[in-house]
Amino acid sequence: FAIVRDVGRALKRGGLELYYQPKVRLIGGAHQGFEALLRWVREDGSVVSAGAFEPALKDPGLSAEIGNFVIESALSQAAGWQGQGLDFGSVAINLGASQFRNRNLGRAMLERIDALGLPPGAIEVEVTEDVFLSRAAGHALEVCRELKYGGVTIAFDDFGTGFASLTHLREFPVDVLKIDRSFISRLGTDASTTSIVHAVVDLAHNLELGVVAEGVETEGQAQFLRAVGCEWAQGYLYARPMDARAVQGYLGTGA
Ligand code: G
Ligand code: G
Ligand code: MN
Ligand code: NA
Repeated sequence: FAIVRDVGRALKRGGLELYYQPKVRLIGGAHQGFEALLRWVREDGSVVSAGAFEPALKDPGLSAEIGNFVIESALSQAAGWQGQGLDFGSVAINLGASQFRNRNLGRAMLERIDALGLPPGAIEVEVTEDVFLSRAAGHALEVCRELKYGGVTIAFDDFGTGFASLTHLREFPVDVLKIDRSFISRLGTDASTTSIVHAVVDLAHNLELGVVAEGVETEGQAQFLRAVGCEWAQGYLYARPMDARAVQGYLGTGA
């Protein structure tokens, strides 16, 4: 893919950058933390979303390097905010399946968190079900257990879109479920989606897990989520992903 080559070049030239999207409490709107989302900022200033360069994120020759860049950027940014006295809450890092080929990933992250003087509880990782279908599935379980034991929060991303979510919930050391935005966008438009979302919130609570609704765009969706007891939300209704500079303003203005 040409996109793999272009993103590889961007990485070397400093053209990859993390944006941060807030997560908030559905009741009251208090800030909880940010999800780090990778962006390719092209030379003309246009910003390309990670979804548009997925082949690069999955490329065997590039995924490890991009993954390490994301981890280092997110952790050092969090340490920077902490140093400035900004109450950023938490920072969530997306980990792709191929990153788990490195079975030392958990230990390396914990060492870096410690070296930067960050409380491990301020860091989350988000994993999707791909990890269970990959050859690195065994390592993923090991790495996530190690991270969780070290105090890092583990979130199960895009929950509901995979085909074996429930099996994995039983053995995976998960703390939080993130309900995929495809469910949230259909809330109120069909009865089955509405009951699925309600059931996932109940499931999370019965398992003593936190639950985040992704892609909340309307007050109607937020109202429904509050009514079924969902605690946290992320989406354009609250804030779009923003660059690190904008985060300072966001937190500084009493978010
Ligand atoms: O923010 P955006 O719409 O570009 O995200 C598209 C997809 O890419 C989402 O599934 C998101 O989880 C994923 N993604 C965003 N940033 C990263 C990242 O740093 N690493 C990995 N592995 N995936 C990411
Ligand atoms: O799979 P994951 O949850 O990591 O993906 C997050 C993606 O969803 C990012 O690309 C982010 O930019 C996008 N996103 C975040 N909030 C909204 C929203 O309210 N609506 C839509 N359509 N996309 C959103
Ligand atoms: Mn995510
Ligand atoms: Na995702």
